[in-house]
Amino acid sequence: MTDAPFRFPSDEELMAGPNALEEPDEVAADDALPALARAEIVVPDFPEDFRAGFACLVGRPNAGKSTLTNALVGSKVAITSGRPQTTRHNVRGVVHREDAQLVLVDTPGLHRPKTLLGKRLNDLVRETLTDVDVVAFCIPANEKIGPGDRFIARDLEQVRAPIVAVVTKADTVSRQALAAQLLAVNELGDWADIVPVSAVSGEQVDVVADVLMGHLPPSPPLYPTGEVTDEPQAVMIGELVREAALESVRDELPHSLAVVVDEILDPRTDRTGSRVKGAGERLQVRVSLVVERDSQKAIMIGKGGSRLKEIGVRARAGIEELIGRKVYLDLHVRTSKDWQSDPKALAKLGF
Ligand SMILES: Nc1nc2c(ncn2[C@@H]2O[C@H](COP(=O)(O)OP(=O)(O)OP(=O)(O)O)[C@@H](O)[C@H]2O)c(=O)[nH]1
Ligand SMILES: [Mg+2]
Repeated sequence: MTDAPFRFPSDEELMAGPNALEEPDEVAADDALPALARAEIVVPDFPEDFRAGFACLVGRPNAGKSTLTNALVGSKVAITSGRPQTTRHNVRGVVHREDAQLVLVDTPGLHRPKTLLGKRLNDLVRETLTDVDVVAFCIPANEKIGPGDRFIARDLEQVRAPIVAVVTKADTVSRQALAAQLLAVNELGDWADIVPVSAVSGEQVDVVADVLMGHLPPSPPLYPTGEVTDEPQAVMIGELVREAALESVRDELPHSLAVVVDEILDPRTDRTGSRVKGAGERLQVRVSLVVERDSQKAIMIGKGGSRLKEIGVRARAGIEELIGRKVYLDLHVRTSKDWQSDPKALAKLGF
């Protein structure tokens, strides 16, 4: 190498020699390209009157928001459980139609917060509400309208977007009880529409989609065709572990449980990470279950590790279904004292 200062070549120099910047004629250039490089980038056509936009699902914890989100999308994008506060971040799911695209934002249940985590979750929902085209307020058919619903209804008065009241879990009550609930919901506020639905039987799921899509503005599609969520795979994996843990523990533990994906190692592509002997080509996933106290840690692990094993088996099945290959899942339980109320711990856990 010489230290001669860089000199930009003259036009003559550029046009001479093997790197000449001559305008090649089109046919020749095309022939010179390998077949793959010539593949066209296809911008999908969409009708002129296409609609697209965002719908936010809100409601009390356990109202059935995530189950409805999954039913609308047609595949599992959000975890669900019979315990309140299952959802802890906004989950986006996309419903694709020929004439419209509905981006659902499933949110944590709105509730009276007892911890800093609870407050953060409520704040997240309120922020989301200011930014969507339509809101689906979910109210279960099988529970009397209570102070929680009234509180949310009052909150929603401030929202500019139209609000659709969705009466969920319609399969759990008689026609008569459903009719009574629809009337009660009508009294609760000023709704653009009121729709009963069952995410479990599938009844009226299409109607909910139609009604929400009717409130979307004209817009080109926002997501590529076929993409059902933008959740990163690592987040989905952590959520599936948390769902399995929520299924396994039947006491007050769920609130105190957080999940952290510590490592995902693919032995097919990663030659540097510490590979587990005997795991073969399986994707290696290491996840920590974080609880607030040592006593909870013992509950989570169970007698002789039985509960942790049960959680692992269940979670692994879900993860393998998600990614379509075999997984080696390594679960750890650790304690982070009172993490739900500790700003530093919350930050570490991503809240
Ligand atoms: N029978 C019946 N059960 C339902 C229906 N939708 C939801 N559930 C059940 O209700 C419980 C709560 O459902 P989720 O979808 O997790 O509720 P959520 O509103 O997302 O709850 P959070 O995330 O905690 O706010 C679960 O046990 C579901 O199986 C339904 O249409 N019919
Ligand atoms: Mg949920």
